[in-house]
Amino acid sequence: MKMKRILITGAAGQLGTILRETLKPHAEELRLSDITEITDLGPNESFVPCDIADGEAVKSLVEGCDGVVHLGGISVEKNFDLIEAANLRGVYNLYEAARLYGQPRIIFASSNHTIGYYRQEQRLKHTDPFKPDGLYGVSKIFGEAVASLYHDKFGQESALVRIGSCTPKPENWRMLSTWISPRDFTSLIMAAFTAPRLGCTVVWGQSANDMGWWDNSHAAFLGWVPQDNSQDYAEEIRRTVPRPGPEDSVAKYQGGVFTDEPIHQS
Ligand code: NAI
Ligand code: 15L
Repeated sequence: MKMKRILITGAAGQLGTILRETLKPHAEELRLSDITEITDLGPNESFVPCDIADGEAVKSLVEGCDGVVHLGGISVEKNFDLIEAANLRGVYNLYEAARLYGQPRIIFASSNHTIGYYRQEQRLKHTDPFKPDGLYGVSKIFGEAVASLYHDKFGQESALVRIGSCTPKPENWRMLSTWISPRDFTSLIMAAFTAPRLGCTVVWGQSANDMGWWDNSHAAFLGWVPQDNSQDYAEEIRRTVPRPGPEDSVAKYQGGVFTDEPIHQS
């Protein structure tokens, strides 16, 4: 199914740049938005500059879209003021705009940092309690909570994708567990947009990794079957990337080095 207009917030970022290419065949138009200008627009792309913290601007952004991929915001640990504006206010603004303009399905880029303080030996279900590893992780939990509220109150459908690490290929030992390929992330987005029912569903954003930590069986009804497996790169990682010590945070906690971050004051 080809969608009419998909909005990608945060389209100038790392994932936005990947998804512009991979989502292109799936929509008549990609409406790209970011605080950073995008100038290399393709024929089916338009750019609308918008600070997601500006509620009125977000309304115009969402109007006329039949699906939203919400990537925009702070993507690493930062001070609370920055996170509050982009990730807390931003996600509220998006859900308010969606409520007013036809409730397009929303793919919310949540994160593994909602559960980053779990040890790597643990295997998680989506119902396990949160264990954020920083204020960034807390902001993603807030986003998931807003999505849940708007589902129960207004019927807004969302996929809450707790993305592991989305890169062209796994880059380190931890990513042998957390990796999601761009191809699998794209097919997940399209499964969430096209499934007969989406509801408000948490999905672990991971490829079919032999060394994965997270159980997606509850989301099988979406019909999403990831095709890639980090195992295909395991030998290369073993050869080229030094193995971290067992007490290094990157080998201990699911959130890796994010657990080493302070509470930033500025
Ligand atoms: P990124 O930092 O490269 O891109 C985020 C984009 O959001 C940037 O282009 C930035 O200009 C934009 N942005 C920041 N503040 C904004 C604001 N107030 N209004 C509008 N746009 C704003 O991050 P990346 O890696 O592309 O990640 C995209 C999303 O996916 C983020 O929400 C991130 O938290 C989430 N995520 C990404 C993972 C990954 O593996 N790359 C893993 C887990 C979650
Ligand atoms: C995230 O949430 C970040 O946005 C991304 O930059 C990566 O650090 C990723 O998690 C990860 O945990 O690898």
